[in-house]
Amino acid sequence: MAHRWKNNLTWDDVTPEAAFLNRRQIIAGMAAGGIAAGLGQSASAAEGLEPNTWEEITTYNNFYEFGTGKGDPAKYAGSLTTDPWSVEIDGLVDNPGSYAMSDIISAMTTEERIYRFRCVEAWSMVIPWNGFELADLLNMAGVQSGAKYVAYLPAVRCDELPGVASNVLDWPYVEGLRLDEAMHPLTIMATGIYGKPIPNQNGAPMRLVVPWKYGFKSIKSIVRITLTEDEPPTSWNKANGKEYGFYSNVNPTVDHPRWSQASERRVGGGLFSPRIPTLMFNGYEEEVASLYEGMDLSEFY
Ligand SMILES: Nc1nc2c(c(=O)[nH]1)N[C@H]1C(S)=C(S)[C@@H](COP(=O)(O)O)O[C@H]1N2
Ligand SMILES: [Mo]
Repeated sequence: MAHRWKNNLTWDDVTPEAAFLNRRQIIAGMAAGGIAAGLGQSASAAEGLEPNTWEEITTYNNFYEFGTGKGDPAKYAGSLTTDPWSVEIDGLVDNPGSYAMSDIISAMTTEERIYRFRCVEAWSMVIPWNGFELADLLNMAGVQSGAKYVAYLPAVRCDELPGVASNVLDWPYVEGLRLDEAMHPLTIMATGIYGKPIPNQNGAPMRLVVPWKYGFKSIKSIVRITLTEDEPPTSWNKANGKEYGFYSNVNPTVDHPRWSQASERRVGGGLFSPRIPTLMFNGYEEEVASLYEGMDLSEFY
């Protein structure tokens, strides 16, 4: 049996070196088992993971800073200036400051990861991302021992983001992860799709991808990352706490108050395509279930 990556690390184990080993193991695991990503065609086909087309991935989007329609981001996101770009990393880190996108890119190891993507609205896609592990960026900033959470913010430039004129959300959009979730090797910062630079509507120049959580945790066009001791507030939770919790793990057994989360419709399958069952943690149960051991997931939804 080929070696497969197992999540048997705790936060204490996640030193930069361990993160590097993890990455090597997970790539081997993906190639061998085709679990999370098919680096080989046969592996992804075995999982039924046929990637969506470029057209589907870049024209059916949620990016409320550009409007709430699925076609709005493709129509309006061209106005966002993404070069030059920098990210402010602050809070409980050894090296706070502004990190230029170009310096980040040259310091990071970029890989392709084909991930399932599942929106809380019950549509899904399979997307071949290019990106680097968020852990590598956080390690570059030097996470201090008191840090327990990571909060991240997208760009809010009112002249470039017409959607922020609406009060559908409290701007800026803010999201967060527990530190062990943020350091998990599946959590990546995506900078490309299908090997091409990531289009603005998908979150240029870099956006988070947390494949076992609903899409709204995967925040786009990030300008700031803050390491905190306390759980940060999150936009969807503030907007509607009964419907959107901090954890937001894909969980077919916990319904959204207004609809079931047990099945999903793959975008591109056609209007009459059958709904497919949603997998626990979006199919990444083996890798991430241990992060939530002992937690009642109907309470921490
Ligand atoms: N900045 C920002 N990031 C965001 C959003 C948003 O409105 N603004 N929407 C989220 C939601 S609800 C989803 S489903 C995904 C959609 O990502 P995609 O368009 O690349 O599929 O982006 C997430 N990231
Ligand atoms: Mo979403």
